[in-house]
Amino acid sequence: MENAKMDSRGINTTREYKIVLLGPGGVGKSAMTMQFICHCFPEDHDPTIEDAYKTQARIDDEPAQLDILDTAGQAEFTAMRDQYMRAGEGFIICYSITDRRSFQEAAQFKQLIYQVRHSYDIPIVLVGNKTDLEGMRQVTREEGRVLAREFNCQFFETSAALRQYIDEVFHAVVREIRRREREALEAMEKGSRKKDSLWKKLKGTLRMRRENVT
Ligand SMILES: Nc1nc2c(ncn2[C@@H]2O[C@H](COP(=O)(O)OP(=O)(O)O)[C@@H](O)[C@H]2O)c(=O)[nH]1
Ligand SMILES: [Mg+2]
Repeated sequence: MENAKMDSRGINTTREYKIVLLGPGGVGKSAMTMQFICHCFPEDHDPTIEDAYKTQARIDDEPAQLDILDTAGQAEFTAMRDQYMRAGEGFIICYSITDRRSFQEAAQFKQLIYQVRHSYDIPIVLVGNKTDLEGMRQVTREEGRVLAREFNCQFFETSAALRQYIDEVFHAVVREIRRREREALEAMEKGSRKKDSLWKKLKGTLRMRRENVT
C-alpha cells in the first residue's frame, strides 16, 4: 500500500481503474494477469476460471489501483458479460500469435464492446501474446499493427512466459483511461469558460440597456 494516497480522514483515495481482459481461451489472459500481479507463471491455470484481482502500481509517478477482471469464455452474450462490458473502464483484447483463429476472434470482442457501449472511443489495448514461441507464429506483427490501427488503439506483442511487455500493456490501458479523463475535463472547463464569457456579455448588454433607460 506504499502508493496509496490518503485523504485527511485517512481514507484511501487512490484512483481505481477497472480493467477487463478479453479474448478466446488459451491465449494467455490468466498468465498475463498472474505475471503482472505476482511475477509468477502458472502452467495449468483452469481455463474456465473467471476471477478479479486487485493490485497497486505507480504509473507515470501517479499511484493507481488496478482492479483486473480476467475473463473466460467465448465472444457471446451472457448477463454477466454484459455487466462487465458496461462497468469496465479499459479493455485488453488478447490473441495468441501462434493461433490465427484467436486473432480473427479478437475482432469480435471489439464488436462486443461496441454493442454494449455504443461507442468506439473506449480505452482498448490489443495484445498478441506468446512471442517466445516464434517458430510457431501464425500471425505476423504487421497484421497485429493493422488490426490495432483499425481499432484505433495501442498494440503490443508480449510473452507472458518470459514476462515481456506485460507491465507495458497494463500501464498503457491506464494511460488511455487517464488521457480520456483529462480530455473530458479540459472540454468541460472550456465549456464553462465559454458560458462565463457569454454570461458577462449578457450582463454587459443588460447594463447598457439600463443606462439607456435612466
Ligand atoms: N509459451 C507460452 N505459453 C503461454 C504464454 N502465455 C500463456 N501460455 C500457456 O498457454 C496456456 C493458456 O494460458 P492461460 O493463461 O490459461 O490462457 P487464457 O485461457 O487466455 O487465460 C497455458 O498452458 C499457459 O501456460 C506465453 O506467453 N508463452
Ligand atoms: Mg484464463
